[in-house]
Amino acid sequence: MVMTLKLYELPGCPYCAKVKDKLAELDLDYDSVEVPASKLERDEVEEVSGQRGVPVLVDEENGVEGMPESTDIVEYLEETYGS
Ligand SMILES: N[C@@H](CCC(=O)N[C@@H](CS)C(=O)NCC(=O)O)C(=O)O
Repeated sequence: MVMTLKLYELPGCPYCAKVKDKLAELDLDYDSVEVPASKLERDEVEEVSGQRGVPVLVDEENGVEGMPESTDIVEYLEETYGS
């Protein structure tokens, strides 16, 4: 099964770390996209998720085009890929 998750993130972001911990726990591969530190330069994040905060998860195979909010993402990953 080809599955490509994408995570928009920022180094040092604790909310991103929370999501990355869950991805590691579930042994999921993903592409990481490092966003600019300035919110003003995060046009792509806004395009996919409707806001400029990170983390944002993309899971196209499951119709997730840009999910914001770390708590929602962790819950989604657990529900979708957890045992
Ligand atoms: N409630 C959000 C908070 C995320 C958050 O504050 N992320 C920071 C980076 S650590 C950020 O992108 N701030 C810019 C913004 O929220 O617009 C979550 O849990 O995902």
